[in-house]
Amino acid sequence: MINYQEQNIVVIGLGITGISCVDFFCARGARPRVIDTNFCPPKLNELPTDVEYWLGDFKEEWLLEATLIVISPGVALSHPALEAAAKNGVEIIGDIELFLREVTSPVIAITGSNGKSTVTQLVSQMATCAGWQVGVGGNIGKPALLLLQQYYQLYILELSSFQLEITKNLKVAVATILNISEDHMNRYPLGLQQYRAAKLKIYQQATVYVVNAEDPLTLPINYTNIAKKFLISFGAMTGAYHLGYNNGKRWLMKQEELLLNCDDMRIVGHHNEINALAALALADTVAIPRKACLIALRNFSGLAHRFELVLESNGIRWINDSKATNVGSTKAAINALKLEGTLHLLLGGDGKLANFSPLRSLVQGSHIQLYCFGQDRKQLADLRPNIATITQTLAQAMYIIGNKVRAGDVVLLSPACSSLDQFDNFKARGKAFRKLVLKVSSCKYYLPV
Ligand code: UMA
Ligand code: ADP
Repeated sequence: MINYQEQNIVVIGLGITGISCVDFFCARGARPRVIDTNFCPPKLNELPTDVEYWLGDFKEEWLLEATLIVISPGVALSHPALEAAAKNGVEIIGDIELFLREVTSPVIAITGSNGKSTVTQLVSQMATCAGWQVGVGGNIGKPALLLLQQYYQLYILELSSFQLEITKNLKVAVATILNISEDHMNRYPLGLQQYRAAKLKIYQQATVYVVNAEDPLTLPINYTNIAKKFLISFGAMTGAYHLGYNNGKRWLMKQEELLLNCDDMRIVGHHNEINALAALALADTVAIPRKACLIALRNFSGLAHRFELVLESNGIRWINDSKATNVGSTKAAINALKLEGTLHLLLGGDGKLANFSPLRSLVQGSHIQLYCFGQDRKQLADLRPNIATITQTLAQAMYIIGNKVRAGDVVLLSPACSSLDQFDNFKARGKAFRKLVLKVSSCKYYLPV
């Protein structure tokens, strides 16, 4: 256990990460100071009374006096106050660094633009099915430091690019980048390569790399120098773990070995078949018994707010994909749909400076109606100028849909944007959608096609 008592520590951000860092230091006899630029941070009432705090801005004199600054992932490292502290030689890290300095059991580290939580949960269920004690945390919603409160034989960490930026020690058993497509451009002014560079940090000290054979951006820079046994690949057509056909059925395969008929899984969509391959590749590297992996794959029905069927009634399907917070995830949702009637697609929120044009070709045609709401509704409506319905809120769009929808149609919330302009988070947006589905779908009788 590292001794932090002699350090002058500042924790920045008082959300779930910040409070987990404060508790971590207090449990080790150190007293950090806390800064939050918001006047009423979410975890202020959980702060121990003997911890000094400052609200409203970065208190620069504290930063310059510090020997260690621990920032939350939502705090941009590029803030001038932090750049000045870094220039002054102050160490700036995040909670994942604190965590990885302490753990002794193997760690699986998972990043990517989409599918992180799904793959993290799948591998966790595989290990649990095998009777393993497994700790799961990180960007999935449980701060990693909370996992130190008990012993686990395996840790599975979902890591965001923000967390990777502020982690130095990444000694993990296996690391994967599932895929890379544009996201968080408001935090990466230099574009996709800057975002990718943050993601690539995950491989820095990993023993085994699991890469997407069909997404070259997921390959480590020096991949030609990596011994084959340490570089494992997955992908639809290529890769050690891939999809194949047997008797007209699609299967998950490892090399020539048939592992599982895709029809035996409850999760749907091509993207989830790829997620299943990635999960199997990760599970094999830490030797989770295959039988347990296949049971987990058969039983897993997907996470809430990810392409989740909320209601199927009167021939209409209402799907909550609130976690689709970027263009890549919305593309996956549209491609996963089996459609008989019209698709009523709800797009909206804060696009984080994304380029929405890759969606354009997917949302054309008389069988698709677009409804655009929230902060970036006008840019989204430009995908079908003069045709898209523009509303201020999700609720307004839902009432309009309620009057138009017919048997055979699908109503899909897959917004391609973050929710933070109008909701606390993607879960709150998904819950609002669920409530609206119940209201809107019960207030009229639907006409058959
Ligand atoms: N804050 C400041 N100054 C700033 C920015 C933020 O003081 O410049 C303060 C806020 O006022 C707030 C606190 O920091 O009080 C919030 O910190 P945070 O935004 O890092 O959020 P946490 O509650 O600690 O949650 C974070 C992750 N949030 C982000 O990366 C934005 C959670 O991922 C993660 O689950 C959690 O740590 C546990 O690891 C959420 C997320 O949206 C789900 N992640 C992004 C994504 O998945 O796309 C990356
Ligand atoms: P993340 O943790 O990376 O945000 P999730 O598993 O929570 O990933 O899924 C987020 C969104 O991305 C959901 O809309 C989901 O349907 C979609 N998604 C999941 N896996 C993939 C994938 N491999 N490629 C593209 N989209 C995906």
